[in-house]
Amino acid sequence: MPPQIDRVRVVDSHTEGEPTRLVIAGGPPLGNGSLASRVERLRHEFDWFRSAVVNEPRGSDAIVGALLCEPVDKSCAAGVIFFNNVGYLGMCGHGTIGLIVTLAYLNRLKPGEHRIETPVGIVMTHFHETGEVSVDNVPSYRHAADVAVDVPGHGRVVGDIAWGGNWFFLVKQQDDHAGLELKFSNIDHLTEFTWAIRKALEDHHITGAHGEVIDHIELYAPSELPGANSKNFVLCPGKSYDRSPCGTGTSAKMACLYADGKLKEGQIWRQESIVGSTFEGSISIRNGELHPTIKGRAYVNAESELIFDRRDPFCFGITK
Ligand code: PYC
Repeated sequence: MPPQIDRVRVVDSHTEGEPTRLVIAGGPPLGNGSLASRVERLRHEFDWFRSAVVNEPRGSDAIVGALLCEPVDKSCAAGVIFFNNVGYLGMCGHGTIGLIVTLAYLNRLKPGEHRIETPVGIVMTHFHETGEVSVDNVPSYRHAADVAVDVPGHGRVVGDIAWGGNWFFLVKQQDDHAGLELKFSNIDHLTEFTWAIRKALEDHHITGAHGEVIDHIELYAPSELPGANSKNFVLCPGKSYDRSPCGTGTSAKMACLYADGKLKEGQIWRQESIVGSTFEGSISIRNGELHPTIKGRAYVNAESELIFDRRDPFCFGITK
């Protein structure tokens, strides 16, 4: 039986169009262990809480939840666990930008550098005087290049597998994305195409470096936006698409560009999303690892209290 949690305080924001719901009070007791152990506790003992916060009728498939946690490493400003409509995320670039802007809105931090603890490591952030946030993401890399998969209804699709804090399959542009232009009016078709790729990868046991499910699929094409290098469409694990250019996806993309000799250290990469928003990215190589930085903006757009009424048949969210 779920412990009695009746009210949960949240602050909502969006980062370049992609929503984040930060839980600031009322979350379940997860202890003081590492963030990696706390996310496992959340997954196994309190998954209903994840669903109640982000799923309908309180949320939507697009919302990424973020549970504010006490960090183990006291040099960190905060700890955070990210989750969505179907599970948990290792890291989340847009969510980290939303977290920083929300903590500033709550007067919990000022412009400057702030370390944030996540289940996949500590990320450094910079909250600029301009209101923009830069996130130094976890080390990223391309795991495999030119991997071919047969996708029912679409034929052979070729892409790279890369880690950017989550696992991505980045479809090679020459496949023309099944003739689909990367534009907003094609969202439904792009979603079906990328979902078919995701299923095909699973069916063919094509995984991340240690057997992980590749749960993000990324398409990209040239951008028509002045100054932007590329436009993308990113399918998230629960079949919603990223409204932002996807921080971890842009990190994975830059790791592939670097591996192909197409991006140098310090060079700016401007990534447009499917809704026309942008992130500015760059990479640096330290101790033989590729460290991506992503810069973008977030805006707080709601502050509220979620009410968990046990008489409500959908108190814990509508799940598929
Ligand atoms: O910005 O890293 C990101 C992200 C992952 C899933 C949705 N957004």
